[in-house]
Amino acid sequence: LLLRAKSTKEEKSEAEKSQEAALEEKLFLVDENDKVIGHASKRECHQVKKDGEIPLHRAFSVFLFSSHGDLLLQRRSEEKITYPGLYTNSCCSHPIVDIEGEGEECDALGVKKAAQRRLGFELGIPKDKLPLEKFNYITRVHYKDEGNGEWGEHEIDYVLFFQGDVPVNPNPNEISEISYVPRHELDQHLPTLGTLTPWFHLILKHRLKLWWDNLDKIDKIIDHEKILKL
Ligand code: DMA
Ligand code: MN
Repeated sequence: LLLRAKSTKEEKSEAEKSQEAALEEKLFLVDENDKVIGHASKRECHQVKKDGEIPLHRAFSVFLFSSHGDLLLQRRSEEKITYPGLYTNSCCSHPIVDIEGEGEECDALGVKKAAQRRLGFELGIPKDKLPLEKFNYITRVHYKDEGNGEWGEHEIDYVLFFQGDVPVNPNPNEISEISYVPRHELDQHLPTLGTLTPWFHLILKHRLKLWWDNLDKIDKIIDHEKILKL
């Protein structure tokens, strides 16, 4: 489903403005054990320093499955500052320091709240269709990617699964295409897409199939102890 083939100049500057405004939001800085050690702006958290360092921060990646077990993939809009135009999992973002409750660590409640908020913003899914107790916190992944050398990622990424049929209405400032992929079509479908984001590529390469095959036995794949370094 293609949402916007080509944006007009006016729309683009509005989309760019919204992406730039978000760079001032404060994110959680963490150590390698996911202990919060401070706060920093989204800009600081994604700018690659001269020595290649990027501040490690807290993030989440949602994998949204239909009741039949098909996975929703999205293509990032051309206006995204990091990784524009790349194909990726259903929704990713960060818990924000100044949003009430998003720092809550018990049951990963803070990241679940942030995921509910971003699934609303990016995919237009109503909040009442996304009850927090239906999010499954699978595990945490630590990865770093220097992106285009200017903007990159270095995150402890909470992987959240959500299964259910939800209405979607994607926000073209965030997403340019979406598709639902059945498990058995994944291998044929992926090469027909363009480049994947580094985090989706890593999760796909190391874990996604195993996790997807255990959608009905989710307890088998949950690991809240170890942080998987990819
Ligand atoms: C950031 O995603 C989080 C991960 C796991 C890469 P994003 O760039 O889509 O965040 P946002 O939508 O907030 O810009
Ligand atoms: Mn990030």
